[in-house]
Amino acid sequence: MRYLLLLLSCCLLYACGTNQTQAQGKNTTKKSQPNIVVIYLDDLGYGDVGVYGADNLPTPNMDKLANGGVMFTDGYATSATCSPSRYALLTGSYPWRNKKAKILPGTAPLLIKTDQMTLPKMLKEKGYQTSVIGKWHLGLGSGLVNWNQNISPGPNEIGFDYSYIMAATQDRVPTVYIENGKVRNLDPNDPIEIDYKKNFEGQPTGLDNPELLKMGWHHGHNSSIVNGIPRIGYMKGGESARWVDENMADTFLVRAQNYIVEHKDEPFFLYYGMQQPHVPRTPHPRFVGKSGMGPRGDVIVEADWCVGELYKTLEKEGLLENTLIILTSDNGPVLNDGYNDDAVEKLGDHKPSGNLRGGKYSLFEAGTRVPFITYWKGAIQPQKSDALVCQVDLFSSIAALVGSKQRVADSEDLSDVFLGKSNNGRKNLVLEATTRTAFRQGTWVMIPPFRGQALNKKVNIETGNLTDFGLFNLADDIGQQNNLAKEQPEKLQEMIAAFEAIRGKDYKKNIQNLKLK
Ligand code: NG6
Ligand code: CA
Repeated sequence: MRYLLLLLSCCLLYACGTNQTQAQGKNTTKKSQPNIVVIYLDDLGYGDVGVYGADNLPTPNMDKLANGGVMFTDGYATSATCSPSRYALLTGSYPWRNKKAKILPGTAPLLIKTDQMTLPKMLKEKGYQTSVIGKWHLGLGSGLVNWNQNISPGPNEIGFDYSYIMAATQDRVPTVYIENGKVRNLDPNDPIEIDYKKNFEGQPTGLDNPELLKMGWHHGHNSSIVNGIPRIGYMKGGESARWVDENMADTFLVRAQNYIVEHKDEPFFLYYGMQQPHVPRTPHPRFVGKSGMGPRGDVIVEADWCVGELYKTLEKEGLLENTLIILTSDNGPVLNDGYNDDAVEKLGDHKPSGNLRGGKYSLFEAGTRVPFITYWKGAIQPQKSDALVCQVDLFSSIAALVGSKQRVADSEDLSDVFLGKSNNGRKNLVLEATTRTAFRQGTWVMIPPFRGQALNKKVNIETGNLTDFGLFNLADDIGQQNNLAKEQPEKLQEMIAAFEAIRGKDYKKNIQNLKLK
């Protein structure tokens, strides 16, 4: 009888074991090839996430990732604006090496060369399925794009097997989704025309037709009107293809979820480019009023919900233990970025930049230091890390992780740091804001004295343009209040020399007319 019981329990154990493996799919057998999910928010500030100090803004799902993974306190985007940061994330190269890597209009040609090595290309070499869903903003085509034909080259030509994107930003035309090079729901009898310089005859604009607007513009953003929202650039036609702004979060989320379900049996890379909290901030009605901070807070709550839903999909498909999730933002925060949307008026005590100085477009810390979280259930021990890491490092780190030999010079293999096994981050980093560059080494930051206004009055953010060199020690001055350049001339010279060794000297073109040694 005892033997019979033993035999029975053995059978049961065996059956459970096989069931489990089956339920988890083939994917779990490839531990060396985890799925990679990059959740990339747009303009989410260092202080915009609960665990990073946003006490009044509920972000339980991002907090859950941070509390269950590595929460980096010293993590950076390369740049204080979108296109350059995205360029660096996907290529592993500093964007200032490419003169064209600036904020791009919706008509810009593809910024990444089709023969350039990219993160998705490298992963494809290792057998991954690759996808981009969400914001692109890296240019499309090679000249004047005809939006009514196959749009190429684009994401599919630089390594993505599947793409479902908005071309540029939510505030720029064309306001349509593009799936694998084709505008979705386009009626060939109503072709799309786009122009960034002049309007099409008879088309209303934000400037001339304020009566048609449901959201007012503050600066820029007064060209074509789509869904009552004035945009940057002029657009005609493509009525049936135009997106509904309030549905954008759901649209990208559902695509991303479907993609995961469809590819659960093979290693996949999902680059999920969320549009929040970039302008225009258009929460779905479900989220309106949820933050008490107006649309900017509401879309952060919405974005957080999306993160939670995506997580649930990975969980339901049994993929959490075989998926590295990386959540971060392309640049720092801005309140008034060109629309009258109460971001300033309803802010209350919330600090989008946390204790950092500056914000989007700024060379000060809040321009580039962003929330940065890695999460891999069972593989990463929960912890806070103060290692210096940057999105440019994801290329070589992920390559190392999946066993690829591809490396790009600017991109350091910090795979152990991203997995929480080491605290040995970068030694230094070149920071960029609207084509100006500064330098971080150890706990020090050196900012050359660039020409231009100290305050960007439109967005009310300090630019980081100083009248003389800036030298700050973040170890005891995270808010960059004490310029030590005069007090510590040797440290300053050491920083300038180390900076020039990487950056070269052409940054000097735009600096104040100082007598440099
Ligand atoms: C600026 C826009 C701003 C935003 C930014 C790009 C104006 C006045 N301002 O030129 O609203 O669209 O470009 O943001 O047009 S980013 O996050 O994509 O870099
Ligand atoms: Ca951005």
